Parts: sequence; C-alpha cells; structure tokens
Amino acid sequence: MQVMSDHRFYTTTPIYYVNADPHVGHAYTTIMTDIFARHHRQRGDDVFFLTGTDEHGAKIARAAEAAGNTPHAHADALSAKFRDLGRVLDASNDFFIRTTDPEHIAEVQRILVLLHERGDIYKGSYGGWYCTPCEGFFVESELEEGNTCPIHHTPVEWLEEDNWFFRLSAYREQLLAHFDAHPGWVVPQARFNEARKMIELGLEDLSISRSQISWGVPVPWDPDQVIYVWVDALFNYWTALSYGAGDDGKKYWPPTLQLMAKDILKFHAVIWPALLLAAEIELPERLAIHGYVLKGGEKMSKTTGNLVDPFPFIHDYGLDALRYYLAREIRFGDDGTFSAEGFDARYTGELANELGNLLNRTVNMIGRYRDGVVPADHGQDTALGAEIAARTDEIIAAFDGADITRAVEAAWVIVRDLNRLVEQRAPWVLAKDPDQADALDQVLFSLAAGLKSVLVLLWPVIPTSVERALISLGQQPTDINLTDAVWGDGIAGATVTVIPPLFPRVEGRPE
Ligand code: ME8
Repeated sequence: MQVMSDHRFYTTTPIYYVNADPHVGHAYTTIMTDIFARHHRQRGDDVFFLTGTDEHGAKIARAAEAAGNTPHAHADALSAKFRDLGRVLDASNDFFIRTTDPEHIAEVQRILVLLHERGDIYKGSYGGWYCTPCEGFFVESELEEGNTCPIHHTPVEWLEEDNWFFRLSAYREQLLAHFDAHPGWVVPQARFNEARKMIELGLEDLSISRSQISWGVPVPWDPDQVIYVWVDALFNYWTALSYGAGDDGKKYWPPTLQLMAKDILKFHAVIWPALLLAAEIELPERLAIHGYVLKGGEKMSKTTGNLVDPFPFIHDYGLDALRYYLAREIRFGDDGTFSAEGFDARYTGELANELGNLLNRTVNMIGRYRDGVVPADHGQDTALGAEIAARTDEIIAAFDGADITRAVEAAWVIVRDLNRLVEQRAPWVLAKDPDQADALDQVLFSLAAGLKSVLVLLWPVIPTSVERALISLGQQPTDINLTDAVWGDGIAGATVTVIPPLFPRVEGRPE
C-alpha cells in the first residue's frame, strides 16, 4: 500500500458566477473537490485547493441591474454567499479567489499584453449568436429550434462588434498532439473524445474582448474594450497562485485535477489549454468532468428554475448526510437525480442503520462486556485485516481514476462486512459462556479495529461524523492519515465512550 508521498496536489472547482444564489449543483462540485483534497492530504500530499467566484461580464451586469444594484456591490453580496456556502459545506479550500481581486486583474492584463506582443491577438470584427447565460457564442448549426441555446434553451442574441481576437485556430495541431500524448488528461473517456472531436473539426479564432459592455477587465492597450469574461475567468487558476498561495505559490503549478460539469467542457478542454500554450505555461494534468445533478429529469439550473436549496437538507440531516448522498448517489462522471426520498433512504438505510448502529453496538458491547476497554487481538481475523488492506488499495486506485463513487462503495463493503461479523459471531451469545472469552475478545477487537479503519477511509467524505466516531473509539482524530487505516493500528487498550447517535432519526423531511 502506497500512502506516503512527496507529491503536490493542486485541485480546483470552477469559479461560480455571481448572478444568482448557490444551489446543490454548485455544492456538488465543491464537495467532490473537497473529497479529493482531503483524500490527498491523507496521503501526505502537499495540497492546494482553490475555489472562488467569477464576477465580470454581461450576465453579472444584467443580474446587478435587475437587482437595482451596482455590479460591484452585487458581486460583493453574491460572492459572500458562495464563500459562506463553502464554509457550511466544510470545504477545506486553501484560497477563495474573486476575479475582481486587483492582483488577479493585473496578472490577467500582464498575460494578455504578452499574447498581444507575441502576435496571438489581433483586431477583427465578428458577428455571431451569443448566449448570455453561457457567456459564449454558438454557430447556427449548434442552435436548437427557434434560435435557442442548446444548454439553456433560452433565446440567443445576434452580436456584432469590432473585437480583439485570439488565434485559437493556430493551436489546432498542438492541441491534438497534446490530446494524443496525454490520453488521460480529460476523464471520463467520452468527454476526452468529445473535446478532441471539437478540435479535430476545426477551430475558429476566439473573440476575446467586448466593446459594448463595461463590467470587466479593461484591455490594457485598448481601454474601450473589456476582456471576454471567460478569458479573465480561466486564468484564475493561474493568477490565484501568484497571490493566494504564499511566496512560492507557483510550486503548485500545474493543476493536478480540475473539476467541473460537462457544460463548460469546451472552455476548459479546448480554449484553456490553447491560452496556456500561447502563454507558454504548462498545461493542467487532468480535467475531471462530472455529470449534472438533475431534479425532475432536468439539469438543476436557474434558467429551468428547478433548483434545490442545500440548506434545508443540511439543517435536517446534517452536512455529512449531504456530502455522503451526493458522493454515493450520483456516480461521478454521470448525471444523477437528487430526490428527497432517495436522500432519506440513504440516510436511514446506510448512514444511520449500517454505520451509526454499528458504532453504537460496538461501543456498547465493549462497555458492557469489557469495561469499555478494547481487548487485545488474538490474531484470528487476519483475513479481515487483509480485506481492509485490499479495499484501501482499491480506494486509492479509485481516487487516482477520479472515481469518488467507487471509493465510497469500496469503503462501504467494509461497513457491511463488519455488520455481518456482528450477526455471525453474536457477541451477546459468546458473552454468556466463559469458555468463549477469547472469541469474544476477538470479535470486539475486530469490530473496533475494522470500524477505525473504515472511518479513516471515509473521513474525506464525512469528516465531522468520522471525527466524532473516532473519539468514541478512544482515538485522537487529528491528522487522520491513510496509514491510520492499517488494520489494528493503536486500537487494543483504547477506552471507548458512548456518544449520542451519529445519525439520529429525522422526523419529516424537506421537499
Ligand atoms: O460556468 N449539476 O459558472 P456557473 C452539477 N463561471 N454541477 C453543477 C450544476 C448541476 N446541476 N449546476 C452547476 C460558470 N454546477 C463559470 C465557470 S471557470 C473558469 C468559470 C457546477 O456558476 C458545475 O461545476 O455556471 C458547473 O460546471 C459549474 O457549477 C457552473 O457554474
């Protein structure tokens, strides 16, 4: 088992638009990224986890106007909501970037000047169908019936202006070569193929400035124009390190794993690497593209109005229930449905009945039969120890394959094995027969040891519950490292304490 490393791990969420309140879709990416970040910290990696808000562009300017506010004041208020959501979600991000940060603006301008000087930016005029919710152009063939956006299903607008252009088309060959040399750089494979196809079919140069809006980063050599919001936004992953990660922040470059949903695949898998190639900056190692959280069969979004507010679920069931449900229910990479019934079923059936009860029974039996002290190992359950080692390797491999759901499933196999152990060995029967004292010791040891291992493995997903449970098992839940998941480590002789249920019964549930 490889658990120590001297690797850096730089992971990012998209920076979210401040046009509307956060919803479960945003919570999903932030939680998944947090799970990766925590897992890598457990491996001893030097982790930097970045999230933040995307605050410029027509979409934000319009939202501010509709709210009767200035874009700046509007962005301040909404950005604070995203920052607060991160705190509520227990996101362990190391920095929160705002694209209105002066340091970000200065660095984006510096890079643009560089690209301009190198001849990668030129003046031209452009007419095209623009979707403001996407902040992107579409060609006619991509539109849906009635000139509507294929992502938002809302009308697009014809936009024509003199702009600055980035020679995206000039990077076609280099991009294809990068895809071919790095087959795992976009996962899952279907998204890799989709992005490669977009490049193969040909790329048009990209309009990277706007003259008709003023809410943005000014083009340094042409202050009548502002930089296209996506160019400004994409560079956040780079600029944040220059002022948000300490003096040697750039040691984290390039990003190890960038998460996002498939709606912004083209921006990240085509435009982003081309901009980096032009700026002669090393490309990210991997983009992990996840699916949509659906409600009623549709992507949850402001435009469709089918938003789920995460707060009532956190209030009623606790944060870890939300983290667990999203990681387990929605197969990472695929679309998945959020439903209050499904949420309740996983909470009650798995968290409360399988994990919570297991801890409760184990601690109670150690209390009753062994005065609250975990007995010594008699070496009869090495098969269970081997099973835990194998599952730990499986979890590491699942994370390396960007498959959070498989990692949770692998940990849950251990939870179920331990429940089976209780039923098969029936400690309450062994306790009645003094000749079975060693057998009782063994089962109580194995339950405590197995629980400790699986809790350590589940820590990235349900950190608060795991910390409480470890305390109940007489452990110190600081610096929870993957090496702590090794079978039997530091558990014999520990004094256990009964705690209130980890996942208490919930009466009623949010809609
Ligand atoms: O696109 N299911 O911001 P955004 C899953 N500012 N994930 C979802 C989701 C859903 N229903 N809804 C939102 C932007 N997300 C740009 C990004 S990055 C340089 C600029 C998540 O507020 C998912 O990660 O529209 C998606 O890609 C992102 O929020 C879009 O957030």
